[in-house]
Amino acid sequence: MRVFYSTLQKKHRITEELYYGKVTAYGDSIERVSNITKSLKKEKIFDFVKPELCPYEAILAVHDKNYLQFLEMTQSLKAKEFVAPYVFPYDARLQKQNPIMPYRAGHFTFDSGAPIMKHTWEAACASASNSYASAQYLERTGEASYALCRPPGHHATANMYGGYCYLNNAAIAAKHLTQYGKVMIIDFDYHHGNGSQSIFYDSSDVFYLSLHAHPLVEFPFYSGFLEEHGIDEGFNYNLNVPLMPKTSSKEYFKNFEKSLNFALKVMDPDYIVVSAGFDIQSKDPLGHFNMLEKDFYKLGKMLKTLNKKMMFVQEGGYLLKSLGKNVESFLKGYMM
Ligand code: OKP
Ligand code: ZN
Repeated sequence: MRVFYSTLQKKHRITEELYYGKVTAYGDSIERVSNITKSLKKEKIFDFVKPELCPYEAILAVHDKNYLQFLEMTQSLKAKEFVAPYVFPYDARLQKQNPIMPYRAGHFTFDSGAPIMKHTWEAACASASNSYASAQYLERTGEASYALCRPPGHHATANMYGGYCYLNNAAIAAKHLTQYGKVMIIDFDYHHGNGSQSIFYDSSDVFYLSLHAHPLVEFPFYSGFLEEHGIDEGFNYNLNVPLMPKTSSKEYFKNFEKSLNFALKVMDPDYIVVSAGFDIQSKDPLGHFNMLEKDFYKLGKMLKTLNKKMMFVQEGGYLLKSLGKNVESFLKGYMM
């Protein structure tokens, strides 16, 4: 299987985040990618390819222009400077001063946990280029591939970053594929993909299905409830399955199969983009589900039985000890 990956992604180097008023270690460390590449490179069945930089228009098809201008502007930060706002525009009647300013990052983020540094834009573009390349490859060959995206993407909305996400990698792939057919995103990250949901909320071109920890108790807190079904054209094309922390793998699979069957009755997709978040693994520092290596194999196999054109986009997964192994197991489950 092809793996799209570029070393440029490691240029986004953040060590600290603000979490409940305290400075804590940044979750999206560069070791995450090293861990995954190490596991996959041991196996001859994975073929690493550095993708071409994706066209600006492919990103613009999902994200707002002034948001992208803001991110690009942050390339002029100094080596040790960070953008991390502490003031937010709370009212639509506030003065409309130019938002493309580091001090006004509050326009463009919904949390305090995703700082920006000089190379964030470059790394985010490299990350998005993986999922774009996977989509292009899927459309051209029908073959599945794995986009080793990092920074992740599913929390990024059309005009806001947050949850370690800046560009919505899965949405960029999905949007590209809508030119060729109907698309379904299946998001199994522990956290709800509020960005992916919001980008396609009023559209029936992309069905968004997500299983995740209940937003009553887990990030992103404001989005991911069962009642969110989509609006306008997109009504019925959004399905959230919030599950309580400590949900067993057995229960998880039951919910997966049930919701997937429901989704497939609403839409018979030509393409499936899987937002693969491995923070559903047992003992993940950010997650509280219980998936083991063998469960990821089973999950891969289950997706294979759908017999659809499919691609995989890396999202979360923070327990370094298991991350690479679980990604490997999942992809092997799909392949074998
Ligand atoms: C990104 B993805 C813990 C902070 C948790 C953000 C969670 C982002 C998850 N120190 N806040 O969905 O895996
Ligand atoms: Zn997550």
